[in-house]
Amino acid sequence: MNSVKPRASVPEIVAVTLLSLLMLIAGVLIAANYGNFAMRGQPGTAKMLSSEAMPRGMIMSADQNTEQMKGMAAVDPAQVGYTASADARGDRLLQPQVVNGVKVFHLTTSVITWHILKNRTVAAYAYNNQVPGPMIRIRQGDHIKVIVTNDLPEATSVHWHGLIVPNNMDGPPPLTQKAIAPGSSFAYEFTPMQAGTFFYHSHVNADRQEALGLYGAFIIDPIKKSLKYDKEVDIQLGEWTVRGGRSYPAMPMEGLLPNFFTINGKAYPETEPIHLRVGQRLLVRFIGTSSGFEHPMHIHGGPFKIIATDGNPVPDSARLLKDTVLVAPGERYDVIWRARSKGKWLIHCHINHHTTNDGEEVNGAGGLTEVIDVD
Ligand SMILES: [Cu+2]
Repeated sequence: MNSVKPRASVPEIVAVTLLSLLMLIAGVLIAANYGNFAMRGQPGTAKMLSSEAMPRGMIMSADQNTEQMKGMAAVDPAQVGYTASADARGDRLLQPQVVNGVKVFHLTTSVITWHILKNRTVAAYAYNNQVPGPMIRIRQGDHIKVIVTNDLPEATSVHWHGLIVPNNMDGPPPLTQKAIAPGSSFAYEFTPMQAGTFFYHSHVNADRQEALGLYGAFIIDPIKKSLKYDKEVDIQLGEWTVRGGRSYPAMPMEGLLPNFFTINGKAYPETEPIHLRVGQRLLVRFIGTSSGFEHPMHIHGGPFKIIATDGNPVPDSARLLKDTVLVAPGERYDVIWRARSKGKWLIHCHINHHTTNDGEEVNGAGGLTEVIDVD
């Protein structure tokens, strides 16, 4: 029988043990000092990094920190404070109070549950519990004040897109104002002398906040109205990224590409049909409220005339006749379309995936589709 006898001596065993311990300590120290621990120690970090909070398929680099991750994370369902009814609509006209000749408007930001379809909700960032936010409509030269109260879990601000305003009313913090902290308010006050189609939107983490719904139409009626039309609509474009029941801000990047698309906060077939009679003229105000995607907007039933771009009238001689206009983020196009004959005519985006709901057509279309019903 062979007896098993250790070949190492006691001092040798002690030396190897000490060396192993030293290497272990060195490993921990090197990792602690030179490794990427940028995601440490911030509130909500554990939740932020849970599998549902970050989108699947997103490519993350080793040096991304918590703030960057937060910007792209799903809306935390615990932050939702209001659920809009399935038939609630956004873009409702906001009534001002008139105080000493000043039109005073109130906007409040918060996290809500919003129906983009009857059977599909999103967690949205909203002004006055609606997506898009309410329409602010004034007359050229009106002196206005907009009091913005922030009930979001993060800071925000409002930018008046395209409007000529004093610099300290323009909205991009920290350059022109302090961001509006959660629970506080800021009053914007100015006198727009322009007229036309404009919009307002968040200017803090706009890639997150505007994508999640913080935008609304701002229409200024001219003092002298020369344009003739029978009906008008505005079309505010938006995208949603909904995965596993969570809502992420839609962005043109891996894992955050949208799967739902909305006109005025609703996907077809929930978009609002437009009713016209033959011969009537429709003014369509296309508004590029999208934060990251362009949409070639097309109208069936014959060309339309572009009469204003970005709130500026197009001179008669330059009024292009087109049937498709590419609406990029930030852009506005006012077009006049004439109802030439009876029937159901579509307004839709011509990136065909944008006319589906999660890849599916419902009742002939989806997403960025709206029906003009002419009789
Ligand atoms: Cu599109």
